Amino acid sequence: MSDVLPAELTDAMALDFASHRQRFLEALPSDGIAILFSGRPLLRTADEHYRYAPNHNYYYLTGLDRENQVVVLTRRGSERTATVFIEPVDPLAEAWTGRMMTAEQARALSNIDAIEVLDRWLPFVNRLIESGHYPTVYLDLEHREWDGPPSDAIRFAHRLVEKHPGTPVRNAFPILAEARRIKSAGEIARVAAAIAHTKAGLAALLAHTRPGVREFQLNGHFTGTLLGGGASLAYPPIIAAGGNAAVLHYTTLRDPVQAGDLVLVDAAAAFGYYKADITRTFPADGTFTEAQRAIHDLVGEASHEVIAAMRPGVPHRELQNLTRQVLGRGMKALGYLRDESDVGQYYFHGVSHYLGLDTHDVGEYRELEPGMVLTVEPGLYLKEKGLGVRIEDDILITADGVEVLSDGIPRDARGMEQWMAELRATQS
Ligand SMILES: [Mn+2]
Repeated sequence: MSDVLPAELTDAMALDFASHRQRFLEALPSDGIAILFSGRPLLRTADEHYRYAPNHNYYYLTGLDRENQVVVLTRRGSERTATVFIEPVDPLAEAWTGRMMTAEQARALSNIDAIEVLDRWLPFVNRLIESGHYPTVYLDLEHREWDGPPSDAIRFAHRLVEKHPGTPVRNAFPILAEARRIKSAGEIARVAAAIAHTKAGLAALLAHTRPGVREFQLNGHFTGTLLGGGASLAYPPIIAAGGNAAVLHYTTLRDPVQAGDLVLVDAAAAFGYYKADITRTFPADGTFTEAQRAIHDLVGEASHEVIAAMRPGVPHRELQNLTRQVLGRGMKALGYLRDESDVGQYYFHGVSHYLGLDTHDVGEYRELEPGMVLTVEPGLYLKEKGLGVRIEDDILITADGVEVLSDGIPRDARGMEQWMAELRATQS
């Protein structure tokens, strides 16, 4: 992987949204209408909203990333249509929040000809349903929290069953999730760009790692490098010194790094809405102690074994079994365990998940297939010793094996020490 940092999407990162729509509509179990919403930012406090993020399934189907849009897709026999509804350009709104998307821009980005004004979408859908040609309505009804605010799709589903009680409403989410499991070359290029930005952020962080620095200062170097390069954060960074690394989702980032600590950094960039997911663990003062190195080597061995086992046809669950075997055997050999099956004391999360538009990307876990992008992230957490080690890489499944997309980021103990020494030399 090259170290060139793209600030803009390149041609290699172009996505074929028409083929995404095609793939989705082909997979619908019956003729019908699919309606997806781009979403709106949630209220954060007072009159302030969270930063808007497009509904990822909407983005996957349209390439559009503005709030308050609707796409209506239809399938009837071999006939397919797509219509996007967007807010009309309002000069007053533009004075507050910037340029709005024009119909021409929406057309160019989505490759959809039919761009309409937002307030026409409900009458449009109404007419389609009343035509009787589209027996089923598909909505993205994914909803993870009992108490969370209902999405636009869920609110619309309620209105729809009131207005058209006989029309079956089905969930489009599993079909979208299935389509998103296999990545195109453009999607893989975006993940690779996110990894390149992550490497740059890690380099800045490592250059400033020394005893006494605080976790939030390291975050400043990491996040500043991402933002300064035109990327964004994939998820809230975990930057955990010493025993904080034993908390899997530690995001407090307040403590000073002490001499002798290991620092675990699980932090990554997003680029063009696609994410990296990378973890590295390294010593505060640049050199692993023998005990730390033994643990780090064992996690590295698990990573190596799992990656070596990955190829098309391998059931995903085997990766977790293999991780437990390698870590259990190793922890017994190091004297931490009497019985290797007790490895759950030190390793208690999954070793691998899909990666894409979402950090924990959607899709059912079955056998590995070419075009999947997955993480491999074994770890060991020794709370009583005040240390945690995780090594996380991003892997593309190819026709006959894998490509380690994050191979350009040093990962073993010696590699981390050398990289730190180089980076810190430039800082003194
Ligand atoms: Mn991960």
